[in-house]
Amino acid sequence: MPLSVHEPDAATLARSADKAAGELLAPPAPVQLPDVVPAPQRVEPDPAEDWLLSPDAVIVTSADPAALTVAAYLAELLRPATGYPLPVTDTTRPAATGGIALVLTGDDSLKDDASLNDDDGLGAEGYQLAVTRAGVTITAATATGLFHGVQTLRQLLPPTIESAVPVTERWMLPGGTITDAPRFPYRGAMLDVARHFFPVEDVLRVVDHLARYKLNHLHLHLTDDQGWRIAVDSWPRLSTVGGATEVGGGPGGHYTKADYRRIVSYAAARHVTVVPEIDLPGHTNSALVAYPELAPDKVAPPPYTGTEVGFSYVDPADERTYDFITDVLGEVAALTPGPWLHIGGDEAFKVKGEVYTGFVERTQRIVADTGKTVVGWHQLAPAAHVDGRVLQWWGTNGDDPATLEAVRRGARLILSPGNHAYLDMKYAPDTPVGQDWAGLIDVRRAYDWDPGSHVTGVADDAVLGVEAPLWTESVTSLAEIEFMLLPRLPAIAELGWSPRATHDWAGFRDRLAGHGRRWTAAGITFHRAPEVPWPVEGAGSAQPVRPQIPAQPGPDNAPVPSTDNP
Ligand code: TNX
Repeated sequence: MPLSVHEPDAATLARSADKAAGELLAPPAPVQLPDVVPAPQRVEPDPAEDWLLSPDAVIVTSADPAALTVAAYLAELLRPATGYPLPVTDTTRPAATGGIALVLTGDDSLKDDASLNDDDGLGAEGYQLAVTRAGVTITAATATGLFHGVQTLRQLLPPTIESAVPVTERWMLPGGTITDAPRFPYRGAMLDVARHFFPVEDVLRVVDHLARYKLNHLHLHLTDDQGWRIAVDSWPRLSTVGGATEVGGGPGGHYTKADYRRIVSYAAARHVTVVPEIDLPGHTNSALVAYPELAPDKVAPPPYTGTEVGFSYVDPADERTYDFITDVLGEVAALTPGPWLHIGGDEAFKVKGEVYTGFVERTQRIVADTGKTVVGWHQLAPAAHVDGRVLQWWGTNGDDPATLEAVRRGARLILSPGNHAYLDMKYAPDTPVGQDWAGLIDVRRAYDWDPGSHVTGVADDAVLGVEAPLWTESVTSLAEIEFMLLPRLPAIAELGWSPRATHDWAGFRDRLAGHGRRWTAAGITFHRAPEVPWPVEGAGSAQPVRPQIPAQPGPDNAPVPSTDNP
């Protein structure tokens, strides 16, 4: 699809951030303890206990290497804007030291899956954050819990904390206690790096956006008709030939194994698990271009740079196809420390009925042999169950008997309803990027649904979590990725994390509004959605306003998905 969108380049983004840091000197309304996104489980404000982060503050933590890593991450978050040294010390002392203490309770019994929603404890990802006049203490059973607590702490500081350069500010934190743990264990976003290829640096930045909102899975859609993006040693032409194309005829690209490892370890340091997807048996034109022996007619198709779906497939009747799948999934599994391997399975329109289910069942067994747990789009539903199987539901109508039946046979669901969670859908008819086949998705639509009751008959306990996919047929740059993710990603994050009892559009909209200044200060592009009451810039007030998307003329007079800076 031809798009005429002006993209802010890196220099523009950097200038915006500097400009923003200066403009934001006018203090916004102070952050309140309940302002956090996603909404915490329990918030007990105590205004008598507000605490000022001072230049001589220290970060103290136990000597546990994982806790020390979180402490170092926190220091790196806070140093640029504050200009404070914030030394990290490895002695756990009470926050009376005048600083921030990260306390790992190290209760191993809380680390297994069974305790994820344990009411008595903080669980594998929970934390408690206490702000008193003596300082801040974050307590958790795991380093992951501490990390989520750090993201909460970050949001309790003034928005200028996101500035890359020192800012004159009173670094005040609101007093009180937050006790928090997620509703669902799987909270993710998907980036389609196949339709358009994005360099490693862009992916790392997306990981940072996930981490801010306590999302813990990055699903990479690594292969599709338009490009194969991961190096496979045993089938080298997949990436060198199959990776050399993308939608619209651009050069494409692929990740070397070192690139992929870099993404995985950057994500791991942010407590994000990478979920690789190799889409099979359809969406495979790029593989067939590289290896015609996999094609049903053994003839190489032309490379594909359009946006249609459903025409390609690897030959399910040829043993060579299963050698290919075994080799590819084996190499990808070996590169991936996380437990999941996603095999796609969607829109294989030319592989039908028993041939399709037979193919899926065999591929599921190949995944099991790698030691990973299989994930696939919900089209996998009719195939036999295998241990742990997870279906990613992307329908637009929650009455889905085939998926319900698969759940009865033991499958769990990741919910990505196309008409609520598909972040490649336009916000509004005039959104310059995106599609609309599943409807328009404004922020309210992204927020107003319940993963625990969305698919008829499927209750909370069969729901592993939620994921927001970003398909990139029309998305061509980091700025466009951010424009589509923000502000909808925090809405999906809140559905995955927060107790249902906190669900409230008016409250969410108000809490979300404060994040615009944070994104601006960090140089992050976002859509200034009109239904969110972004604060009046410079006035330091939370007065609701209803701004429009700025339609600054680009070089070709196209609307600009700008950084929406004031
Ligand atoms: C459907 S969702 C697809 C993708 C497209 C997307 C565009 C799914 C499993 N398949 O191939 O990119 O729609 O919104």
